[in-house]
Amino acid sequence: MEEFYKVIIAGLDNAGKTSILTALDKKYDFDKEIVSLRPTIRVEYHATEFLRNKIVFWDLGGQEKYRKLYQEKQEIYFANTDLMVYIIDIQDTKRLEMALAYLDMILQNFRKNKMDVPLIISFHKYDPEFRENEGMIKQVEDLKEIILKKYPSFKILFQQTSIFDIISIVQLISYGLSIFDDKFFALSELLETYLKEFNCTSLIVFDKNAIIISEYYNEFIEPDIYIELIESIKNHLFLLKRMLEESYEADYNFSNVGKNLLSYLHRVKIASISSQSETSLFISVIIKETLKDEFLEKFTDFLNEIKTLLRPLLS
Ligand SMILES: Nc1nc2c(ncn2[C@@H]2O[C@H](COP(=O)(O)OP(=O)(O)OP(=O)(O)O)[C@@H](O)[C@H]2O)c(=O)[nH]1
Ligand SMILES: [Mg+2]
Repeated sequence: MEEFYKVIIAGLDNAGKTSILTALDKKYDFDKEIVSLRPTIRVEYHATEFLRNKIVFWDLGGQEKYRKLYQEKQEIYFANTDLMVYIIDIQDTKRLEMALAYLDMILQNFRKNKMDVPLIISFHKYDPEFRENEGMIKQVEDLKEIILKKYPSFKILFQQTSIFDIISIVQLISYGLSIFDDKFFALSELLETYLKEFNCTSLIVFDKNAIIISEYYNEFIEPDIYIELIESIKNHLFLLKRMLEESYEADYNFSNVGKNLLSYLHRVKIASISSQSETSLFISVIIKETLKDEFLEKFTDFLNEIKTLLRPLLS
């Protein structure tokens, strides 16, 4: 079942494409600033793996000369695209029109070649300080409306990202990659069921590269718990890397976070049906401390269901 996928990351120069891919790589080192990047020369390739599938990201340098080149040699750059992630720098208000024009050039190409490429459009540099900014919120809504109206036949998912919010970057790539298999829908339903069963705040399944395979959150998270939640998910990203190291003995870790919350990370090893190999996945749970015992009683059932569901994907 091993396959190769081509994911194009496009957008104007300085939009933040290379930063996004770099942030994804360095997600464990939150304290480190993204090193100052140089503009991408033509295309940089960046390979990763997602549930046994090889993914190659084509980071298309966005300077004008390269945009022209892609337009002239469309068959080289856009052929066989499985997914396109289009990055719009939401702070670069003067060039929004230009960003839409470049998007149009690429979508016309997909159309002309009858390519049914799913799109993720991210409004990037949506830094934490803009979250409540009315003008910014309106601008994003307007852009979504324009794009949806103009391209009714494309499957488009919108995201808001910032390199100062690492979870938003992890989510951007995760949503993109989950379109490659319908099993993700069943998994999402399973998480919803168990989120209620455990009565927990969040339930997330990560792969070994910390790409989210599926996630579910309680709808009634209070704002101050939300901050604790995001912090503990960040800790889980760090911890799962350590759990992959040979020196780390245990397959699970409990830690207390503020507001009487417990943060739990559990490593699951799933053996494949056909070969000898096994794949590690990680389950992250944030739950009230008082519910711990009850949760642990039900957790084994959950693990078994996850294994049954995902084993075919990993074989
Ligand atoms: N404020 C803010 N700045 C960002 C963010 N992401 C990237 N940047 C900055 O934007 C600048 C350009 O980032 P790059 O990742 O090099 O842009 P690019 O899209 O790869 O540009 P080209 O390679 O020329 O196409 C850098 O100075 C980054 O630090 C973000 O989320 N917020
Ligand atoms: Mg770049």
